[in-house]
Amino acid sequence: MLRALIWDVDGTVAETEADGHRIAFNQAFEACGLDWHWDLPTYGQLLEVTGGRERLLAYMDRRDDAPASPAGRAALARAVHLRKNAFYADLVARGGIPARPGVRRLMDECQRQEVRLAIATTTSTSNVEALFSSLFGPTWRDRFAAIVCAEDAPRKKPDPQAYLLALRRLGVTPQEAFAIEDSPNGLRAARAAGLRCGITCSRYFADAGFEGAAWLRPDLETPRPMTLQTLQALDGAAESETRPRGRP
Ligand code: XBP
Ligand code: MG
Repeated sequence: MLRALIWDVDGTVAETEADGHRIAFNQAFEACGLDWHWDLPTYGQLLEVTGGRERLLAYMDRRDDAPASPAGRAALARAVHLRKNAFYADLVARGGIPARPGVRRLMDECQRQEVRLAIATTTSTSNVEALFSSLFGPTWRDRFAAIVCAEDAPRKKPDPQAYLLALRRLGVTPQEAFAIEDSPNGLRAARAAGLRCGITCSRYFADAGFEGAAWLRPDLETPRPMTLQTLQALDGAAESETRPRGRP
């Protein structure tokens, strides 16, 4: 029996990467006096590394104008990341990023049917706070029985830490829950925690491999609304839906 639905945030609840985090990173580079810029394709490659600070550190490996010492790099990554999150919060507070199709409907259905909601994300708490306040209003936390962000689970996806902690806080087994993700790293994290996981393809991962996913679709409304009844009926079986071509 399905008792909980666990949501990834970036790319799954909303398309936050290209028009959210990426823009904010570029604003932070400028604010920190760095002549760095992440265009759309570059950011797509960098998304292989989950976690904004970890992404910055990985990028510094390819720059010869980055600080030479590990301590210098860590300090710069911390400073830029802090600025980035402030710019990101401003951007989403202005209503810049909507929820993806079907997210609100499926969350509402879960609440009506007493299936508990949880969040398992590698993004910072402040980013979830900013996005969810903008999408669901100031009482958004009341909707969720468990909220796991980067500070709670520092080992980033594909490590299963965030999902394992969400399951523990929910008090349910992996068989009683289901995860919704958008990325290969997210899928690996959910599967490593023993969860079934469906994929709503996001902009950057439309053509990625998703072996082991329970289903793969452009979003929660296409080709038809994903409902709790469908999720319950799956019960480990794969839904025969085809991969969307190109960008969803
Ligand atoms: C999301 C991320 C995040 C965001 C930025 O991965 O990798 O790092 O890009 O957030 P997932 P922070 O959707 O798989 O959880 O800058 O706060 O890390
Ligand atoms: Mg994601």
